[in-house]
Amino acid sequence: MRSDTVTKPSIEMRQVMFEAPVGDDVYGEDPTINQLEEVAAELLGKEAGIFVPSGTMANQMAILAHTERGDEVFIHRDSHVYYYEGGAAAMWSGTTWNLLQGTEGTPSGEILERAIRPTNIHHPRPRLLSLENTHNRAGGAAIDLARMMPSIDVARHHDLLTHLDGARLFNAAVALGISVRDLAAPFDSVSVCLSKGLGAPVGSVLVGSRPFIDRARTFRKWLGGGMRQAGILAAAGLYALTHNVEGLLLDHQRATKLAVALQDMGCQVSVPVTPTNMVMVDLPIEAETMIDALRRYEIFVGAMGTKRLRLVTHLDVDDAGIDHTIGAFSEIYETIHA
Ligand code: TLP
Repeated sequence: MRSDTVTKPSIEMRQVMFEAPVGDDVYGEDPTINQLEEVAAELLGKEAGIFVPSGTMANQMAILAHTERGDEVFIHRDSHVYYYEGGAAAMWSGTTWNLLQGTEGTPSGEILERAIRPTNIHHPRPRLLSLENTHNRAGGAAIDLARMMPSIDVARHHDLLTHLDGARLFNAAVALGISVRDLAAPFDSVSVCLSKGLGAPVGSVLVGSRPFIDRARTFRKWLGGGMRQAGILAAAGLYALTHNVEGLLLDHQRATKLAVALQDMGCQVSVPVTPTNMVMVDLPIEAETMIDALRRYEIFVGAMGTKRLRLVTHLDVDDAGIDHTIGAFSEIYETIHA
C-alpha cells in the first residue's frame, strides 16, 4: 500500500503486451503507440497525445512546451510537480515559480489573482497555471470543476495557459461521477498516468493541441524519452484504459472501508471532501516506527510527513488485505496505548 505505482501487470495485460505490433516510435512508426496516443487524446477531448515513460517527464515536457525562459509558473506549494519532481521542470525550463496556497492543493481565484503582478519590466511574464487532480498530498482528494474553475478563470483573464497534472484523473472522474473529458476540458494540457491505479507497468500520456504536442515531442527527445519499440508498453496502457477504469471504484470503496475502520479504533484519519484511493493517518508516534511495525505484518506503507502515513489501495490490494491491515493497526495501537 505504499503507492498504486506498485501494481504488477496481470496475465491478460501481459498477453496483449506479448502480441502488440511494434515499430520505431522515434520515427512515429509504432502502431500501438500511435493508437494509444489517439485513444488517449480522444478520451480526454484534445487534438493530440504523446506517450512518455513517466508522469514526471510528461509534466516537465508540458512546462517546457508552454513557457520560455524567465516566464512565471503559478503552482500550489503541495503539488507533485513542485514537491516531488526534484525541481526538474523549473531547472530545464528556466522559469520562475510562484508558490500558491489553497485548500486541498487547489488555489482559489482570489489567491491566484493576488499572486499575479502587473505587466512591468520588473516582473517576469506570468505564463502558466499548473493544477493537480486527484491531489496527492491532499490525501488523494478529487477536485470538482466548481473548485477548479475560479483559478482557471483568473488565469484565462490574464492570458495564462493551464496545465493539469492528472496522474490520477481517472480516479477523480470515477469518484466525482463525471467524465475525464469534462475534467480535462478547461485545460490547455493534461498529463495522465497509466502506471498508477490503472495498473500498467510503465507510462503516461500528455495531451493537448497538435502544435503543443509537436513542441512537446521535441522536448521528449531532449529529455531522453524517445523510446523505440515501446508499443509493448503502450499495449499495456491500452489494455488499462479499456479494462481497469471501472475497477477504480472498488479501490475507493476499500480505501473508505479502511479509513472508517481506522477512525473507529481512534486513529486520526484526514478525509478529503471527495476521497479516492488514499488514506492519510496522523500518528501518535514517528511514521518510521509505524512503518517498521507494519512491515512485521508484511504490510508496506509510506510516510507523508514525520508523523503521517499514506496508505494507497490498488488492483493488487484485495478485501483480505484490507482486513489484515485493520487487524494489524488494531494490535499495534493497543501496544502503543498499553
Ligand atoms: N507519485 C508517486 C510519488 O512520486 C510520490 C506516488 O507514489 O504517489 N503526479 C502525481 C500527482 C503523482 O502522484 C506522481 C507520482 C507523478 C505525477 C509522477 O509520476 P511518475 O512516478 O510516473 O513519474
